[in-house]
Amino acid sequence: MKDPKEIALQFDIKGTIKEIKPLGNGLINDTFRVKMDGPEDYVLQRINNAIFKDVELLQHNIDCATAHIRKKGGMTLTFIPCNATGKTYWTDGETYWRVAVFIRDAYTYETVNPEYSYYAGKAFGAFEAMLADIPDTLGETIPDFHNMELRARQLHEAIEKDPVGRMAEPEVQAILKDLLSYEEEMCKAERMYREGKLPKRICHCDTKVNNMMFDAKGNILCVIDLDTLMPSFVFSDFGDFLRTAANTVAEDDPAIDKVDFKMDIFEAFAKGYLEGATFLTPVEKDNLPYAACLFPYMQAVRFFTDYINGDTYYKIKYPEHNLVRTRNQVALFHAAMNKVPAMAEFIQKH
Ligand code: GN1
Ligand code: MG
Repeated sequence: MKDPKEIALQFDIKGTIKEIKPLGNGLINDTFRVKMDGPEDYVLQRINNAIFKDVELLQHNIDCATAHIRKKGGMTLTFIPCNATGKTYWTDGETYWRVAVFIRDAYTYETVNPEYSYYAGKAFGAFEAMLADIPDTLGETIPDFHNMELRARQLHEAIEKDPVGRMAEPEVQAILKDLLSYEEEMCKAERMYREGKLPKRICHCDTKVNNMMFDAKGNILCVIDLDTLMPSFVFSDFGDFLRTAANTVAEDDPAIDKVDFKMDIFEAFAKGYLEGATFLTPVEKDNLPYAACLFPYMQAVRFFTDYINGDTYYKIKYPEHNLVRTRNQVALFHAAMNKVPAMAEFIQKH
């Protein structure tokens, strides 16, 4: 690992560095807080370029989106240019880094109450609405990132290769059988897209509850973690927030009997989202309950695929971590499926 201090100095930061220490708990990038003696602190991040292969495109998306949001008076992240190139990232040809201004007096949460979910719904809806008329062309930073057909294909490839012999585990077989029985149903979005019934829009695509910053009073300050900002279905942002916020427990909690899909969080978030996302078509709206099921399902497939592949994608803390995450997301998927009629009724009323 390179010296983070030396890397931070490649950027146009103000003041002298006092201290650099790890920040947050993302599963993909490495993040540090850079404390300065100057007016502002910074966030230094190593972009995982094994996963984000086109960092130039990724930062292009982010530069365009943050500029567009700022022009509209919205609050967003500020990235610092690199001294040598003026670009918002620095690379030594091997690793990729960027620096953003640290947002002070901001809080992130791993869990939220209905009130905060309502604010989050409004903020993510408004975020999409602000980007709906962006003049620039944005690319897919991870091609087909939330394409369920692709995720299903990747699972099938993993099963066939079985590189670390995990297909021999009876539980793996049972989970597989369960997941496969919903595969076709869950690939509905891609079919609707092919039939021209569903548009792609600029979405955040990682609306985990901890990717939103609140002030001390619960007002939304800013949407963060913009790496996956790209054209997608609105289901991405609606579904992924609920996947994390409506679960009664964390996504990797082994106590799967405690997993449930919280309807009060759904209702509050959906209400806010529908108020913020003023551009939705009837097809998008009618399929929001499907989105709430699709994302636990897709995440289960992704964790499960990574488990079968021998844990090459997500950071893990212990050998069965991806299996534990899979069990949890499968349980959440079933809990959400049971609540589809109630969700649909709520959406119709609003
Ligand atoms: C990853 O980096 P992080 O933790 O915000 C992943 C998301 C998953 C999430 C599961 C680029 O997000 O898609 O939903 O983990 N990001 C990428 O916790 O794969
Ligand atoms: Mg994150």
